Amino acid sequence: MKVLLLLGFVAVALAEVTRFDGEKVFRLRPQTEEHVAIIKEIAEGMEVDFWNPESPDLVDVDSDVDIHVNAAYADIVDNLLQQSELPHEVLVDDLQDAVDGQMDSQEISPRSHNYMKYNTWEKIEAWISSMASANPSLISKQVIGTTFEGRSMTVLKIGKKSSSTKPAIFLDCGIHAREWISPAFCQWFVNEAVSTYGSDAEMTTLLDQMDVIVLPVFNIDGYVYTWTNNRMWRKTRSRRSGSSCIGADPNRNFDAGWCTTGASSNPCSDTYCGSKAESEVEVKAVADYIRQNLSIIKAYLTVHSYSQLLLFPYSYTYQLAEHHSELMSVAEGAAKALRSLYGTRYTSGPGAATIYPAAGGSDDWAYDLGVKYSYTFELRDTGRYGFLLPESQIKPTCEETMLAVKYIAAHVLKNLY
Ligand code: 0X9
Ligand code: ZN
Ligand code: ZN
Repeated sequence: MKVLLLLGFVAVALAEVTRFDGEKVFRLRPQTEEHVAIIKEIAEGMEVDFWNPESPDLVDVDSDVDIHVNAAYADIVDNLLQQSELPHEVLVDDLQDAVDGQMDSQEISPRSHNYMKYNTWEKIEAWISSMASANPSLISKQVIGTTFEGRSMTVLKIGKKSSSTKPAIFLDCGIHAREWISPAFCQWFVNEAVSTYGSDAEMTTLLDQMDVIVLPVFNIDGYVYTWTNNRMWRKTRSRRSGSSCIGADPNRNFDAGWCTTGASSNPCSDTYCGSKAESEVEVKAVADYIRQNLSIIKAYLTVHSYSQLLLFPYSYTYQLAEHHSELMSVAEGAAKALRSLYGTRYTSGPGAATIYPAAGGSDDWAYDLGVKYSYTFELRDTGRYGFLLPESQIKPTCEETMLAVKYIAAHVLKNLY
């Protein structure tokens, strides 16, 4: 036992953690097709990590592009941009400083789970168990699958126990590994639900009449990897024969226009769609669970970051969804509720037109399966910190997002189908 512990410790100590000293994040504002071509050339000529959009194929005139550039290339890229008169600014001057800066909360007891901090998977896993056992009348847990690296995927079903079947909302966080504010929100949601049930009228009605099924971290292997090796990892950690590149983008791996647009068939790309739809075991597990519980699931909410958007289908096509106007008005109501707390502005709309066309996403898949209220949240911020949102913003971000989720839930409850 001792030897094992020691070996484990050595393994952790030896794991190389990628540092980002001197690396920069640029925001580019391409105005012409020429600018777009220059960005694509940069992407081909050197290693550039696309933050938003996630791949050079998705770059378009008149929409912002955030790219993360190695220290060695930073000056070259900056010069290129200046020469080609491509409007740009430096969003992050030293990425390592930003990585170090995210843990800015003044919380005590750093060893235990904390809602105002980013928690490791180890802590989240223990928290899942203790939340369920501490709230037996309100929470039940169920393992829905196993990740590529063998970790259990557990959902928490929250709601007052009832003898009749209740409608449910499925809520997942952490599809993309580096979007740390997302799992923080799912943890916040579960805690808010159990601690305001019985005192907050809206939450009480909601949990009396519906269940919320929460998957706190969808892409657990990727999340672990962002803590141990590379903070900027996005994909799963699956390996396949024939390529040394690891992982697929779980939000390009659902069976919704799979790999037809805004996704890559190159296993090394950050938006790799996988070898086939549902090739990723985590995606298969969630899809199977939703298919098996389709008769009760009335809404599907998935939480990402960043850019402050509330998106709904479709993203695999520009065609409007059958329920477009209702989805739009609910999104606008939710965004208004969110904004009422701290003034944070969200943009609502269908994915393809609002950010970019991208097939294989969970929202489109759930919608086409018959889950009418299907939404993707892109939480704070708009790029100042991007994926490295400081811990001091966890509380306000989660508080305001709660208002939007409760708004959607109330609408679903009033409009059961
Ligand atoms: O590209 C994505 O998967 C999401 N943005 S993120 O920056 N978090 O990666 C947006 C998903 C919108 N929905 C679909 N593309 N289906
Ligand atoms: Zn410059
Ligand atoms: Zn995402």
